[in-house]
Amino acid sequence: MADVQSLSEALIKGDRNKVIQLTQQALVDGVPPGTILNDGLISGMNIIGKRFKANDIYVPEVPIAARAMHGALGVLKPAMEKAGIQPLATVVLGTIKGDLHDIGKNLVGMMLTGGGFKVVDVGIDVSPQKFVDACKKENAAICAMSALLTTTMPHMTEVVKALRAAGVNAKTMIGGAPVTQSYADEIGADGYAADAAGAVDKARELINAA
Ligand code: B1M
Repeated sequence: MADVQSLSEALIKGDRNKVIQLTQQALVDGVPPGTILNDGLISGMNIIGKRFKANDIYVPEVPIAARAMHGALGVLKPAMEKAGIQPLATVVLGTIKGDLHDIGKNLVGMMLTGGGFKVVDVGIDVSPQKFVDACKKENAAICAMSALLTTTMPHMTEVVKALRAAGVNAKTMIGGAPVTQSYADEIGADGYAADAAGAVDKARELINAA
């Protein structure tokens, strides 16, 4: 009999095979897909997020846990669809125009997925128009932008303005090494997070699911 606590522990260890096997076993045992997702997988990723934030674990360990989570989601997806379980909300995520850095952005995407969001990753060097188009197409609740260069940060302002001008109601969230809360306030972004785990907390706050 698979229990969700062991699933969580295997996820934290990044043991992909065990995570997949325990997810399959939990389904066979009749554990509801929502319980497997929330109490097994998302709670495990939350712990990864907390440890990452506290510098107890480092950059390589997050993708390892995320890979295990993706494996389990592949198994769980049909059961979740059957049970009518929806993601918390859709986040369009990209690195801002002129900026090619994507390591931090990818970590943010992994943690958001692990936190129950549907993430539409629009890549790097993303123009304001591309953010607007993706948010419209995906009916995104949040438009999330990453910048690693002081020279590319100003393009975040353009996205905030372009979304408003296009009448898109998605909340805006920004982050990246040179970005600060005061910069978010200055450009009228709805949220800022300093790291990937903080991005999940902020995204939940923005959709009032904290
Ligand atoms: Co670049 N680079 N780089 N670089 N690079 C920096 C950022 C730099 C600080 C290095 C330095 O000079 N000390 C400097 C920027 C200076 C500045 O503007 N203040 C710099 C520069 C100048 C450049 C070039 C201009 C160099 C050149 O060609 N002359 C050039 C620019 C290219 C371009 O983008 N147009 C360039 C190129 C590159 C590489 C391609 C070689 C490579 C990127 C590879 C890739 O990403 N695929 C690279 C790298 C690796 C770095 C450093 C070394 C590492 C960045 C990184 O991945 N950190 C970086 C120096 C440094 O940071 N020590 C540097 C690890 C990552 C996990 O952290 O991205 O901060 P980070 O993400 C964190 C948080 O910031 C936050 O969460 C993440 C996880 O906790 N976060 C968010 C990020 N996005 C978020 C979004 C959110 C919320 C939180 O909400 C939406």
